Amino acid sequence: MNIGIVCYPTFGGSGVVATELGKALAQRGHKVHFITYSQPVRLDFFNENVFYHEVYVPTYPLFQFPPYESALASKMVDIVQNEKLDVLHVHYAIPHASAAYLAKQILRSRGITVPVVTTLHGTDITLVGKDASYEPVVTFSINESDGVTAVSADLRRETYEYFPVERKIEVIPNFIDLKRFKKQDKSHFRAAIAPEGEKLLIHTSNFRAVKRVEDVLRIFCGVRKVIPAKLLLVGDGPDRSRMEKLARDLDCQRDVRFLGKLEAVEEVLSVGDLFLMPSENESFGLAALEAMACEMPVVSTNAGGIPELNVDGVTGTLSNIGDIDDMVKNALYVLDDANLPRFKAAARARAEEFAVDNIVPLYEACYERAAQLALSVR
Ligand code: GMT
Repeated sequence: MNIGIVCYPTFGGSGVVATELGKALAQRGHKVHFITYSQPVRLDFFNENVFYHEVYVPTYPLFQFPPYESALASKMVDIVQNEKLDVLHVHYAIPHASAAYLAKQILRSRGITVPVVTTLHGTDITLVGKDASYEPVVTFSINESDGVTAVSADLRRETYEYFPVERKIEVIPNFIDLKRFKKQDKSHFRAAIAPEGEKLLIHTSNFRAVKRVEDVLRIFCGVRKVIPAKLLLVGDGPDRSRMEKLARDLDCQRDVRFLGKLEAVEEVLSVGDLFLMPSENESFGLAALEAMACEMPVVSTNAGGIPELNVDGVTGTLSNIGDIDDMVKNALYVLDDANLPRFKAAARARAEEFAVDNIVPLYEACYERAAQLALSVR
């Protein structure tokens, strides 16, 4: 197929999933056209089946807010028409699904039918979409899509609960490239970070409030009071400076390293013993899946779709949001040498269920169904 993928090109989970999906589809012989405002961060290789089209948004003194959605819809029309796309797959409802609807109507006026598949990733529903400023557009563009997928059953439930959505929503979970995300021998790195054999805890995120990085630090301090431990924090975002100050206030800064944004996150995950995800909300928890693939058990909250990935007592543990004491207790239990090996093995085995080759065919089938639906209502 000739597939158009529209996503946010930044470090966010939806952009990562969209880019990895495009790569996998290209490897399976499809032609994949990325339509974004800058090169997706993980699109850093050459493949004869991958094409990148930049959305340029011209500015004008009159525009206090440059009309990105119009520029995006116009670019979609251009690429669908000239590259003869069979399907447009948009990731994140706002503004990608609504721009796709506009593009589809323009193309229809030119006698061209293109099916639109929308994938809901999380905050487009749970935070942004529920806002009254956006709700009518989100609801409309979901209902007008030819195929709708959500990354967990919980996100699908939330969508039906908060939006008058009539479309059938299919659950297609996040997936993982197990050749890239696997435990690598990085013993020299581990020896440098934890020279006394300390246990190594890791958190990766975009440091937004929903991730509750403050809880990460408090859990770590609780653990470190009982056993020698170090904490690595990967990523960057609005809460980073406040967290650096909190680490100093909690007097644990010597055992905490802020590593910033890293491309090769799997190298860091390879040296960890335990991954912390105390999120307020998480539609799936791709960061936890990446950690599990590198044999890290996960101490997390039971928010959103996390329990669909992290199996309580098997691949890690689940606690209520904000229950620091419970997460400290759980972390110490998982890190106990009598338990850690079985948790590590179970984490990797669970991650293998989400292998790219198990999940990508579900998207291919979804494209076929959406194409049939679009043709039947033409
Ligand atoms: O919050 C983020 O990490 C970014 C956000 C996004 O939309 O880019 O991630 C969401 O999508 C990921 C990929 O489907 C999911 O794995 C994350 O759980 C989800 N984040 C939230 O729901 C907060």
